[in-house]
Amino acid sequence: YPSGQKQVLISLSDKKDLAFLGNGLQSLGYTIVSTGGTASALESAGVSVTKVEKLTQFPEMLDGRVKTLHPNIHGGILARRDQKHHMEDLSSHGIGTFDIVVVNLYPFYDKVTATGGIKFEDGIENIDIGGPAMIRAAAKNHKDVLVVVDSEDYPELLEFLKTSQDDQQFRRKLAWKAFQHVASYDSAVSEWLWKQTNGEDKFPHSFTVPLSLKSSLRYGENPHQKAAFYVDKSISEVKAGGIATAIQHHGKEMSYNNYLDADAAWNCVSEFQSPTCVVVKHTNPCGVASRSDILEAYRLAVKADPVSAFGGIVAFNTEVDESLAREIREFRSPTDGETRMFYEIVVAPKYTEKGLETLRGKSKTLRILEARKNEKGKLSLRQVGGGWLAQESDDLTPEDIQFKAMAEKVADESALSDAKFAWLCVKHVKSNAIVIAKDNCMLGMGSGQPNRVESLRIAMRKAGDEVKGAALASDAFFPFAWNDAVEEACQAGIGVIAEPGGSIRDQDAIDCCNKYGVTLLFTNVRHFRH
Ligand code: 93A
Repeated sequence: YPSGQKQVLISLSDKKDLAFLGNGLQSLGYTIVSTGGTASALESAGVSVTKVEKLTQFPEMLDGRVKTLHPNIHGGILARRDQKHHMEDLSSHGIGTFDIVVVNLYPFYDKVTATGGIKFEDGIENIDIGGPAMIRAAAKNHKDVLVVVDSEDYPELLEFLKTSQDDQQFRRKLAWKAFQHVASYDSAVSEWLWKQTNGEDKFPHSFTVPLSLKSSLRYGENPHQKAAFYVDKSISEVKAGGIATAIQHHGKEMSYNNYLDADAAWNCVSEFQSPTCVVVKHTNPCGVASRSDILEAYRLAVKADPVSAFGGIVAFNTEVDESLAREIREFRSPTDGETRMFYEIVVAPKYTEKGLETLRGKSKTLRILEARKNEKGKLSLRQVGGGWLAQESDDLTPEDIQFKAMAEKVADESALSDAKFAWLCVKHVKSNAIVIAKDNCMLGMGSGQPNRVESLRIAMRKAGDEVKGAALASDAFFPFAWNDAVEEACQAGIGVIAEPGGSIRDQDAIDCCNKYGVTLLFTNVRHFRH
Protein backbone atom coordinates (compact mmCIF):
# COMPACT_ATOMS: atom_id res chain seq x y z
CA TYR A 1 0.00 0.00 0.00
CA PRO A 2 1.47 3.36 -1.02
CA SER A 3 1.48 5.46 2.14
CA GLY A 4 0.57 9.11 1.84
CA GLN A 5 -1.81 8.26 -0.97
CA LYS A 6 -5.10 10.23 -0.71
CA GLN A 7 -7.95 7.78 -0.90
CA VAL A 8 -11.73 8.06 -1.25
CA LEU A 9 -14.37 5.36 -0.95
CA ILE A 10 -17.47 5.84 -3.10
CA SER A 11 -20.51 3.54 -2.96
CA LEU A 12 -23.74 5.02 -4.22
CA SER A 13 -27.21 3.82 -5.06
CA ASP A 14 -28.28 7.26 -6.23
CA LYS A 15 -25.59 8.07 -8.77
CA LYS A 16 -26.67 11.65 -9.41
CA ASP A 17 -23.67 13.91 -10.21
CA LEU A 18 -21.28 10.97 -9.76
CA ALA A 19 -19.26 11.88 -12.87
CA PHE A 20 -18.82 15.42 -11.56
CA LEU A 21 -17.62 14.12 -8.21
CA GLY A 22 -15.37 11.40 -9.66
CA ASN A 23 -13.65 13.73 -12.11
CA GLY A 24 -13.24 16.39 -9.45
CA LEU A 25 -11.64 13.98 -6.99
CA GLN A 26 -9.43 12.40 -9.64
CA SER A 27 -8.06 15.74 -10.73
CA LEU A 28 -7.27 16.50 -7.09
CA GLY A 29 -5.14 13.34 -7.02
CA TYR A 30 -7.40 10.98 -5.09
CA THR A 31 -7.38 7.22 -5.60
CA ILE A 32 -11.00 6.17 -5.92
CA VAL A 33 -12.19 2.87 -4.45
CA SER A 34 -15.70 1.73 -5.37
CA THR A 35 -18.28 -1.05 -5.23
CA GLY A 36 -19.52 -2.81 -8.39
CA GLY A 37 -22.21 -0.58 -9.85
CA THR A 38 -20.55 2.63 -8.75
CA ALA A 39 -17.20 1.49 -10.20
CA SER A 40 -18.80 0.75 -13.59
CA ALA A 41 -20.54 4.11 -13.63
CA LEU A 42 -17.30 5.91 -12.80
CA GLU A 43 -15.38 4.00 -15.46
CA SER A 44 -17.90 4.90 -18.11
CA ALA A 45 -17.45 8.53 -17.08
CA GLY A 46 -13.73 8.15 -17.76
CA VAL A 47 -12.63 7.98 -14.13
CA SER A 48 -10.18 5.28 -13.05
CA VAL A 49 -11.32 3.18 -10.15
CA THR A 50 -9.95 0.51 -7.83
CA LYS A 51 -12.54 -2.16 -7.11
CA VAL A 52 -13.31 -2.87 -3.47
CA GLU A 53 -12.48 -6.53 -4.08
CA LYS A 54 -8.90 -5.58 -4.76
CA LEU A 55 -8.60 -4.21 -1.25
CA THR A 56 -10.58 -6.91 0.51
CA GLN A 57 -9.10 -9.78 -1.54
CA PHE A 58 -12.63 -11.15 -1.43
CA PRO A 59 -15.29 -11.25 -4.12
CA GLU A 60 -18.64 -9.62 -3.36
CA MET A 61 -20.45 -12.39 -1.46
CA LEU A 62 -23.98 -13.55 -0.77
CA ASP A 63 -25.57 -11.72 -3.72
CA GLY A 64 -23.87 -8.50 -2.63
CA ARG A 65 -24.96 -8.68 1.02
CA VAL A 66 -21.28 -8.64 1.91
CA LYS A 67 -19.25 -6.25 -0.24
CA THR A 68 -17.60 -3.69 1.99
CA LEU A 69 -17.95 -5.33 5.39
CA HIS A 70 -14.26 -6.07 5.79
CA PRO A 71 -11.37 -4.90 8.05
CA ASN A 72 -9.46 -3.63 5.02
CA ILE A 73 -12.31 -1.18 4.44
CA HIS A 74 -13.45 -0.42 7.98
CA GLY A 75 -9.91 -0.33 9.37
CA GLY A 76 -9.06 2.33 6.80
CA ILE A 77 -12.08 4.39 7.86
CA LEU A 78 -11.96 3.97 11.64
CA ALA A 79 -8.26 4.17 12.46
CA ARG A 80 -7.35 7.15 14.66
CA ARG A 81 -4.64 9.06 12.86
CA ASP A 82 -3.37 10.51 16.14
CA GLN A 83 -2.85 7.07 17.74
CA LYS A 84 0.47 5.56 16.82
CA HIS A 85 -0.62 1.99 17.52
CA HIS A 86 -3.70 2.40 15.28
CA MET A 87 -1.48 3.42 12.42
CA GLU A 88 0.94 0.60 13.19
CA ASP A 89 -1.97 -1.86 13.14
CA LEU A 90 -2.94 -0.63 9.70
CA SER A 91 0.54 -0.85 8.25
CA SER A 92 1.20 -4.30 9.71
CA HIS A 93 -1.92 -5.50 7.83
CA GLY A 94 -1.18 -3.47 4.73
CA ILE A 95 -4.32 -1.38 5.07
CA GLY A 96 -4.49 2.17 3.72
CA THR A 97 -6.58 5.01 5.18
CA PHE A 98 -9.63 6.64 3.65
CA ASP A 99 -9.84 10.43 3.75
CA ILE A 100 -13.34 10.65 2.32
CA VAL A 101 -16.34 8.31 2.30
CA VAL A 102 -19.19 9.06 -0.10
CA VAL A 103 -22.18 6.75 0.36
CA ASN A 104 -25.92 6.89 -0.08
CA LEU A 105 -28.20 4.00 0.75
CA TYR A 106 -30.49 1.61 -1.12
CA PRO A 107 -33.67 3.57 -1.96
CA PHE A 108 -35.67 1.66 0.63
CA TYR A 109 -38.51 4.11 1.15
CA ASP A 110 -39.16 4.57 -2.58
CA LYS A 111 -39.12 0.81 -3.13
CA VAL A 112 -41.56 -0.14 -0.38
CA THR A 113 -43.97 2.69 -1.14
CA ALA A 114 -43.91 2.17 -4.91
CA THR A 115 -47.37 1.71 -6.38
CA GLY A 116 -48.37 -1.91 -6.07
CA GLY A 117 -46.03 -2.29 -3.09
CA ILE A 118 -43.18 -4.74 -2.91
CA LYS A 119 -42.88 -8.39 -1.93
CA PHE A 120 -41.78 -8.90 1.67
CA GLU A 121 -38.58 -10.69 0.60
CA ASP A 122 -37.70 -7.85 -1.79
CA GLY A 123 -38.28 -5.36 1.01
CA ILE A 124 -35.81 -7.27 3.16
CA GLU A 125 -33.20 -7.33 0.38
CA ASN A 126 -33.48 -3.57 0.12
CA ILE A 127 -32.28 -3.09 3.69
CA ASP A 128 -28.78 -1.70 3.33
CA ILE A 129 -26.30 -2.96 5.92
CA GLY A 130 -22.86 -2.22 4.55
CA GLY A 131 -23.75 1.35 3.56
CA PRO A 132 -24.88 2.52 7.01
CA ALA A 133 -21.86 0.76 8.55
CA MET A 134 -19.49 2.81 6.37
CA ILE A 135 -21.43 6.04 6.93
CA ARG A 136 -21.50 5.58 10.70
CA ALA A 137 -17.83 4.64 10.83
CA ALA A 138 -16.80 7.67 8.78
CA ALA A 139 -19.11 9.99 10.76
CA LYS A 140 -17.63 8.72 14.03
CA ASN A 141 -14.14 9.40 12.72
CA HIS A 142 -15.11 12.69 11.05
CA LYS A 143 -12.10 14.41 12.58
CA ASP A 144 -10.08 12.72 9.85
CA VAL A 145 -12.68 11.35 7.44
CA LEU A 146 -15.06 13.49 5.44
CA VAL A 147 -18.43 11.77 5.08
CA VAL A 148 -20.81 12.77 2.31
CA VAL A 149 -24.35 11.41 1.91
CA ASP A 150 -25.96 14.12 -0.20
CA SER A 151 -25.01 14.97 -3.79
CA GLU A 152 -25.80 18.61 -3.04
CA ASP A 153 -22.66 18.67 -0.91
CA TYR A 154 -20.28 17.61 -3.72
CA PRO A 155 -19.39 21.15 -4.87
CA GLU A 156 -18.69 22.28 -1.31
CA LEU A 157 -16.60 19.15 -0.70
CA LEU A 158 -14.44 19.81 -3.76
CA GLU A 159 -13.99 23.45 -2.75
CA PHE A 160 -13.03 22.38 0.76
CA LEU A 161 -10.42 19.95 -0.59
CA LYS A 162 -8.88 22.68 -2.71
CA THR A 163 -8.19 24.94 0.24
CA SER A 164 -5.32 23.89 2.48
CA GLN A 165 -7.09 24.99 5.65
CA ASP A 166 -8.91 22.38 7.67
CA ASP A 167 -12.32 23.19 9.12
CA GLN A 168 -13.67 20.96 11.87
CA GLN A 169 -17.03 22.76 11.69
CA PHE A 170 -17.52 21.59 8.12
CA ARG A 171 -16.53 18.04 9.09
CA ARG A 172 -18.98 18.07 12.00
CA LYS A 173 -21.77 19.36 9.80
CA LEU A 174 -21.19 16.49 7.38
CA ALA A 175 -21.13 13.99 10.26
CA TRP A 176 -24.39 15.38 11.64
CA LYS A 177 -25.98 15.03 8.21
CA ALA A 178 -24.65 11.49 7.92
CA PHE A 179 -26.24 10.34 11.17
CA GLN A 180 -29.50 12.03 10.11
CA HIS A 181 -29.41 10.11 6.83
CA VAL A 182 -28.92 6.78 8.60
CA ALA A 183 -31.50 7.58 11.29
CA SER A 184 -34.22 8.43 8.78
CA TYR A 185 -33.31 5.32 6.83
CA ASP A 186 -33.67 3.09 9.88
CA SER A 187 -36.99 4.71 10.79
CA ALA A 188 -38.33 3.94 7.34
CA VAL A 189 -37.28 0.31 7.74
CA SER A 190 -38.78 -0.03 11.22
CA GLU A 191 -42.04 1.64 10.16
CA TRP A 192 -42.32 -0.73 7.19
CA LEU A 193 -41.63 -3.78 9.35
CA TRP A 194 -44.26 -2.65 11.84
CA LYS A 195 -46.81 -2.38 9.06
CA GLN A 196 -45.84 -5.84 7.80
CA THR A 197 -46.67 -7.34 11.18
CA ASN A 198 -49.60 -5.16 12.28
CA GLY A 199 -51.29 -4.22 9.02
CA GLU A 200 -51.09 -1.01 7.02
CA ASP A 201 -54.12 0.68 8.53
CA LYS A 202 -53.93 -0.33 12.16
CA PHE A 203 -53.47 2.27 14.83
CA PRO A 204 -51.34 2.94 16.73
CA HIS A 205 -48.50 3.01 14.25
CA SER A 206 -44.95 2.68 15.28
CA PHE A 207 -43.48 5.75 13.73
CA THR A 208 -40.62 8.10 13.81
CA VAL A 209 -40.62 11.32 11.89
CA PRO A 210 -37.17 11.90 10.48
CA LEU A 211 -36.93 15.64 10.37
CA SER A 212 -34.36 17.64 8.61
CA LEU A 213 -33.78 21.29 9.31
CA LYS A 214 -34.89 23.35 6.33
CA SER A 215 -34.22 26.82 7.64
CA SER A 216 -34.21 28.86 10.77
CA LEU A 217 -36.98 31.40 10.86
CA ARG A 218 -36.67 35.00 11.94
CA TYR A 219 -38.95 34.21 14.88
CA GLY A 220 -41.98 32.12 15.86
CA GLU A 221 -45.57 33.22 16.36
CA ASN A 222 -44.19 36.29 18.11
CA PRO A 223 -40.85 38.08 17.83
CA HIS A 224 -39.64 36.96 21.25
CA GLN A 225 -39.93 33.24 20.27
CA LYS A 226 -37.08 31.56 18.39
CA ALA A 227 -38.23 29.26 15.61
CA ALA A 228 -37.16 26.96 12.78
CA PHE A 229 -38.73 24.99 9.95
CA TYR A 230 -38.11 21.25 9.54
CA VAL A 231 -39.12 19.08 6.62
CA ASP A 232 -40.33 15.51 6.81
CA LYS A 233 -37.65 13.35 5.21
CA SER A 234 -39.74 10.18 5.32
CA ILE A 235 -41.54 11.20 2.13
CA SER A 236 -39.58 10.72 -1.05
CA GLU A 237 -38.79 13.90 -2.95
CA VAL A 238 -40.91 12.75 -5.87
CA LYS A 239 -44.03 12.30 -3.79
CA ALA A 240 -43.57 15.12 -1.34
CA GLY A 241 -45.96 17.96 -1.95
CA GLY A 242 -47.42 20.56 0.32
CA ILE A 243 -46.11 23.80 1.65
CA ALA A 244 -42.78 22.37 2.84
CA THR A 245 -41.69 21.74 -0.74
CA ALA A 246 -43.25 24.83 -2.31
CA ILE A 247 -41.00 26.98 -4.48
CA GLN A 248 -40.87 30.64 -3.51
CA HIS A 249 -40.55 32.78 -6.63
CA HIS A 250 -40.61 36.18 -5.04
CA GLY A 251 -41.05 38.20 -1.89
CA LYS A 252 -40.00 38.48 1.69
CA GLU A 253 -38.76 35.46 3.62
CA MET A 254 -41.56 33.16 4.82
CA SER A 255 -42.35 33.54 8.51
CA TYR A 256 -43.64 30.98 10.99
CA ASN A 257 -47.21 32.31 10.72
CA ASN A 258 -46.88 32.53 6.93
CA TYR A 259 -46.18 28.78 6.79
CA LEU A 260 -49.21 27.98 8.93
CA ASP A 261 -51.53 30.22 6.91
CA ALA A 262 -50.17 29.16 3.51
CA ASP A 263 -50.59 25.53 4.54
CA ALA A 264 -54.23 26.10 5.53
CA ALA A 265 -54.97 27.94 2.29
CA TRP A 266 -53.24 25.39 0.11
CA ASN A 267 -54.89 22.40 1.83
CA CYS A 268 -58.32 23.98 1.43
CA VAL A 269 -58.04 25.06 -2.20
CA SER A 270 -56.48 21.73 -3.25
CA GLU A 271 -59.67 19.93 -2.32
CA PHE A 272 -61.84 21.66 -4.91
CA GLN A 273 -62.23 20.14 -8.37
CA SER A 274 -63.37 23.19 -10.34
CA PRO A 275 -61.36 26.43 -10.58
CA THR A 276 -61.38 27.88 -7.08
CA CYS A 277 -59.95 30.73 -5.06
CA VAL A 278 -59.57 30.54 -1.28
CA VAL A 279 -58.66 33.48 0.93
CA VAL A 280 -57.26 32.58 4.34
CA LYS A 281 -56.65 34.69 7.39
CA HIS A 282 -55.11 33.24 10.56
CA THR A 283 -55.51 29.68 9.19
CA ASN A 284 -59.26 30.06 8.53
CA PRO A 285 -60.76 30.35 5.07
CA CYS A 286 -62.73 33.61 5.09
CA GLY A 287 -63.54 33.62 1.38
CA VAL A 288 -64.03 30.71 -1.01
CA ALA A 289 -65.49 30.71 -4.51
CA SER A 290 -65.55 28.29 -7.44
CA ARG A 291 -66.27 29.57 -10.94
CA SER A 292 -65.37 28.47 -14.44
CA ASP A 293 -63.85 31.94 -14.73
CA ILE A 294 -61.09 32.08 -12.10
CA LEU A 295 -61.07 35.89 -12.17
CA GLU A 296 -64.67 35.86 -11.07
CA ALA A 297 -63.87 33.29 -8.37
CA TYR A 298 -61.10 35.55 -7.07
CA ARG A 299 -63.35 38.63 -6.89
CA LEU A 300 -66.09 36.69 -5.10
CA ALA A 301 -63.69 35.10 -2.60
CA VAL A 302 -62.38 38.52 -1.61
CA LYS A 303 -65.87 40.02 -1.54
CA ALA A 304 -67.05 37.40 0.98
CA ASP A 305 -65.14 39.27 3.68
CA PRO A 306 -62.95 42.04 2.31
CA VAL A 307 -61.95 43.31 5.74
CA SER A 308 -60.49 39.93 6.69
CA ALA A 309 -59.03 39.32 3.24
CA PHE A 310 -56.82 42.40 3.60
CA GLY A 311 -53.40 41.06 4.59
CA GLY A 312 -54.51 37.49 3.98
CA ILE A 313 -53.31 34.58 1.85
CA VAL A 314 -54.82 33.99 -1.57
CA ALA A 315 -54.71 30.47 -2.94
CA PHE A 316 -55.72 29.09 -6.34
CA ASN A 317 -56.01 25.56 -7.66
CA THR A 318 -55.41 26.77 -11.22
CA GLU A 319 -52.56 28.37 -13.09
CA VAL A 320 -52.12 32.10 -12.50
CA ASP A 321 -51.84 33.79 -15.88
CA GLU A 322 -51.30 37.42 -16.75
CA SER A 323 -54.93 38.50 -16.55
CA LEU A 324 -55.45 36.85 -13.16
CA ALA A 325 -52.17 38.30 -11.90
CA ARG A 326 -53.23 41.76 -13.05
CA GLU A 327 -56.56 41.33 -11.28
CA ILE A 328 -54.74 40.36 -8.07
CA ARG A 329 -52.40 43.32 -8.44
CA GLU A 330 -55.01 45.95 -9.22
CA PHE A 331 -58.12 44.76 -7.40
CA ARG A 332 -59.46 47.42 -5.08
CA SER A 333 -60.98 46.72 -1.71
CA PRO A 334 -64.73 46.23 -2.08
CA THR A 335 -65.12 48.10 1.22
CA ASP A 336 -64.06 51.50 -0.08
CA GLY A 337 -63.60 50.81 -3.79
CA GLU A 338 -60.25 52.58 -3.63
CA THR A 339 -57.49 50.94 -1.58
CA ARG A 340 -55.62 48.24 -3.49
CA MET A 341 -55.90 44.89 -1.70
CA PHE A 342 -52.78 43.84 0.16
CA TYR A 343 -51.82 40.18 0.59
CA GLU A 344 -49.06 38.34 2.40
CA ILE A 345 -48.88 35.38 0.03
CA VAL A 346 -50.22 34.07 -3.26
CA VAL A 347 -50.04 30.30 -3.64
CA ALA A 348 -50.90 28.33 -6.77
CA PRO A 349 -49.86 25.13 -8.57
CA LYS A 350 -48.49 27.02 -11.58
CA TYR A 351 -47.78 30.45 -13.01
CA THR A 352 -47.28 31.58 -16.58
CA GLU A 353 -44.16 33.64 -17.08
CA LYS A 354 -46.18 36.78 -17.66
CA GLY A 355 -48.33 35.95 -14.64
CA LEU A 356 -45.26 35.78 -12.43
CA GLU A 357 -43.83 38.96 -13.83
CA THR A 358 -47.06 40.84 -13.25
CA LEU A 359 -47.42 39.58 -9.69
CA ARG A 360 -43.83 40.49 -8.90
CA GLY A 361 -44.82 44.03 -9.74
CA LYS A 362 -47.46 44.11 -7.00
CA SER A 363 -44.98 44.60 -4.20
CA LYS A 364 -41.46 43.69 -3.19
CA THR A 365 -42.71 41.76 -0.21
CA LEU A 366 -45.54 39.66 -1.69
CA ARG A 367 -44.51 36.03 -1.31
CA ILE A 368 -45.30 34.03 -4.43
CA LEU A 369 -45.42 30.28 -3.85
CA GLU A 370 -45.71 27.43 -6.31
CA ALA A 371 -46.92 24.32 -4.51
CA ARG A 372 -47.68 20.71 -5.32
CA LYS A 373 -50.58 18.76 -3.85
CA ASN A 374 -50.15 17.14 -0.47
CA GLU A 375 -49.78 13.40 -0.31
CA LYS A 376 -53.03 11.91 1.04
CA GLY A 377 -53.22 9.55 3.99
CA LYS A 378 -50.41 11.18 5.91
CA LEU A 379 -50.23 11.04 9.64
CA SER A 380 -51.20 14.26 11.36
CA LEU A 381 -49.26 15.14 14.52
CA ARG A 382 -49.96 17.65 17.28
CA GLN A 383 -47.87 18.36 20.28
CA VAL A 384 -49.20 18.47 23.82
CA GLY A 385 -47.20 18.93 27.01
CA GLY A 386 -44.92 15.91 27.29
CA GLY A 387 -46.20 14.07 24.24
CA TRP A 388 -47.61 13.91 20.76
CA LEU A 389 -51.04 13.06 19.43
CA ALA A 390 -51.18 11.18 16.16
CA GLN A 391 -54.14 10.69 13.86
CA GLU A 392 -54.87 9.98 10.22
CA SER A 393 -55.40 13.13 8.23
CA ASP A 394 -59.04 14.06 7.53
CA ASP A 395 -59.26 13.04 3.87
CA LEU A 396 -63.07 12.73 3.57
CA THR A 397 -64.72 14.92 0.94
CA PRO A 398 -68.44 15.51 0.22
CA GLU A 399 -68.19 12.89 -2.52
CA ASP A 400 -67.52 10.23 0.14
CA ILE A 401 -70.50 11.33 2.22
CA GLN A 402 -74.27 10.70 2.04
CA PHE A 403 -76.39 13.82 2.59
CA LYS A 404 -79.51 12.26 4.06
CA ALA A 405 -82.76 14.25 3.97
CA MET A 406 -84.24 14.40 7.49
CA ALA A 407 -87.02 17.01 7.21
CA GLU A 408 -90.08 17.18 4.95
CA LYS A 409 -88.58 19.64 2.50
CA VAL A 410 -86.27 17.68 0.21
CA ALA A 411 -83.21 19.25 -1.36
CA ASP A 412 -83.36 20.12 -5.05
CA GLU A 413 -80.17 19.88 -7.11
CA SER A 414 -78.95 23.39 -6.37
CA ALA A 415 -79.66 23.14 -2.63
CA LEU A 416 -77.69 19.90 -2.51
CA SER A 417 -74.82 21.43 -4.44
CA ASP A 418 -74.78 24.46 -2.11
CA ALA A 419 -74.80 22.17 0.92
CA LYS A 420 -71.85 20.17 -0.45
CA PHE A 421 -69.88 23.31 -1.21
CA ALA A 422 -70.52 24.68 2.29
CA TRP A 423 -69.60 21.28 3.70
CA LEU A 424 -66.19 21.24 2.00
CA CYS A 425 -65.54 24.75 3.29
CA VAL A 426 -66.59 24.04 6.87
CA LYS A 427 -64.13 21.16 7.05
CA HIS A 428 -61.30 23.70 6.88
CA VAL A 429 -62.69 26.13 9.45
CA LYS A 430 -61.70 25.93 13.13
CA SER A 431 -64.39 24.56 15.44
CA ASN A 432 -67.01 25.56 16.29
CA ALA A 433 -67.41 26.14 12.59
CA ILE A 434 -70.36 27.45 10.61
CA VAL A 435 -70.26 28.25 6.89
CA ILE A 436 -72.99 29.86 4.84
CA ALA A 437 -72.71 29.46 1.08
CA LYS A 438 -74.64 29.71 -2.15
CA ASP A 439 -73.87 29.17 -5.82
CA ASN A 440 -70.36 27.83 -5.11
CA CYS A 441 -69.47 30.87 -3.08
CA MET A 442 -68.90 31.35 0.64
CA LEU A 443 -71.06 34.16 1.99
CA GLY A 444 -70.04 34.05 5.61
CA MET A 445 -68.28 31.95 8.20
CA GLY A 446 -67.96 31.84 11.96
CA SER A 447 -64.96 30.07 13.47
CA GLY A 448 -63.33 29.12 16.71
CA GLN A 449 -66.11 30.28 19.03
CA PRO A 450 -66.58 28.23 22.18
CA ASN A 451 -70.26 27.84 21.33
CA ARG A 452 -72.00 27.13 18.07
CA VAL A 453 -74.64 29.85 18.36
CA GLU A 454 -71.96 32.52 18.43
CA SER A 455 -70.25 31.08 15.32
CA LEU A 456 -73.64 31.01 13.60
CA ARG A 457 -74.36 34.64 14.46
CA ILE A 458 -70.97 35.74 13.13
CA ALA A 459 -71.49 33.80 9.90
CA MET A 460 -75.00 35.23 9.44
CA ARG A 461 -73.83 38.77 10.09
CA LYS A 462 -71.17 38.38 7.41
CA ALA A 463 -73.64 36.88 4.94
CA GLY A 464 -76.11 39.73 5.52
CA ASP A 465 -79.23 39.61 3.35
CA GLU A 466 -77.70 36.94 1.15
CA VAL A 467 -78.39 34.40 3.86
CA LYS A 468 -81.91 33.99 2.40
CA GLY A 469 -82.14 30.67 0.60
CA ALA A 470 -78.46 29.87 1.20
CA ALA A 471 -76.96 26.66 2.59
CA LEU A 472 -75.54 26.37 6.07
CA ALA A 473 -72.97 23.78 7.13
CA SER A 474 -72.10 23.02 10.73
CA ASP A 475 -68.95 20.98 11.45
CA ALA A 476 -70.67 19.15 14.33
CA PHE A 477 -74.25 18.57 15.45
CA PHE A 478 -76.46 21.20 17.05
CA PRO A 479 -77.03 20.29 20.70
CA PHE A 480 -80.12 22.50 20.83
CA ALA A 481 -82.57 23.67 18.19
CA TRP A 482 -85.44 25.74 19.64
CA ASN A 483 -84.45 29.24 20.72
CA ASP A 484 -80.97 28.27 19.63
CA ALA A 485 -78.82 28.01 16.50
CA VAL A 486 -81.19 25.97 14.32
CA GLU A 487 -84.19 28.20 14.96
CA GLU A 488 -82.14 31.39 14.53
CA ALA A 489 -80.89 30.15 11.15
CA CYS A 490 -84.42 29.18 10.08
CA GLN A 491 -85.80 32.55 11.11
CA ALA A 492 -83.07 34.33 9.16
CA GLY A 493 -84.28 32.52 6.03
CA ILE A 494 -81.61 29.87 5.48
CA GLY A 495 -82.69 27.37 2.79
CA VAL A 496 -80.82 24.22 3.73
CA ILE A 497 -78.87 23.03 6.76
CA ALA A 498 -76.19 20.33 6.60
CA GLU A 499 -74.93 18.89 9.88
CA PRO A 500 -73.68 15.52 11.09
CA GLY A 501 -76.70 14.70 13.30
CA GLY A 502 -76.22 12.48 16.32
CA SER A 503 -77.51 14.75 19.09
CA ILE A 504 -80.04 13.38 21.57
CA ARG A 505 -82.14 16.36 20.48
CA ASP A 506 -81.94 15.63 16.73
CA GLN A 507 -85.73 15.41 16.69
CA ASP A 508 -85.92 19.07 17.82
CA ALA A 509 -83.78 20.12 14.86
CA ILE A 510 -86.01 18.10 12.51
CA ASP A 511 -89.24 19.56 13.99
CA CYS A 512 -87.79 23.06 13.84
CA CYS A 513 -86.82 22.72 10.17
CA ASN A 514 -90.30 21.33 9.40
CA LYS A 515 -91.92 24.29 11.14
CA TYR A 516 -89.98 26.79 8.99
CA GLY A 517 -89.95 24.71 5.80
CA VAL A 518 -86.16 24.34 5.75
CA THR A 519 -84.29 21.38 4.26
CA LEU A 520 -82.23 19.41 6.77
CA LEU A 521 -79.44 17.07 5.69
CA PHE A 522 -77.56 14.73 8.01
CA THR A 523 -74.08 13.73 6.93
CA ASN A 524 -73.27 11.26 9.68
CA VAL A 525 -69.73 12.66 9.46
CA ARG A 526 -68.16 15.29 11.66
CA HIS A 527 -65.33 17.63 10.76
CA PHE A 528 -64.04 18.91 14.08
CA ARG A 529 -60.92 20.97 13.75
CA HIS A 530 -59.62 21.81 17.17
O1 93A B 1 -25.74 -5.34 0.74
S1 93A B 1 -25.09 -4.42 1.60
O2 93A B 1 -25.77 -4.19 2.83
N1 93A B 1 -23.61 -4.94 1.98
C1 93A B 1 -22.48 -4.28 1.80
O3 93A B 1 -21.40 -4.77 2.20
C2 93A B 1 -22.51 -3.00 1.10
N2 93A B 1 -21.53 -2.15 0.76
C3 93A B 1 -22.10 -1.11 0.10
N3 93A B 1 -24.92 -3.02 0.81
C4 93A B 1 -23.72 -2.45 0.64
N4 93A B 1 -23.43 -1.26 0.01
C5 93A B 1 -24.41 -0.40 -0.68
O4 93A B 1 -24.35 -0.65 -2.06
C6 93A B 1 -24.17 1.07 -0.56
O5 93A B 1 -24.78 1.65 0.58
C7 93A B 1 -24.75 1.65 -1.84
O6 93A B 1 -26.07 2.13 -1.65
C8 93A B 1 -24.80 0.48 -2.80
C9 93A B 1 -23.91 0.72 -4.00
O7 93A B 1 -23.76 -0.44 -4.75
P1 93A B 1 -23.18 -0.41 -6.24
O8 93A B 1 -21.94 0.42 -6.20
O9 93A B 1 -22.91 -1.84 -6.59
O10 93A B 1 -24.24 0.21 -7.12
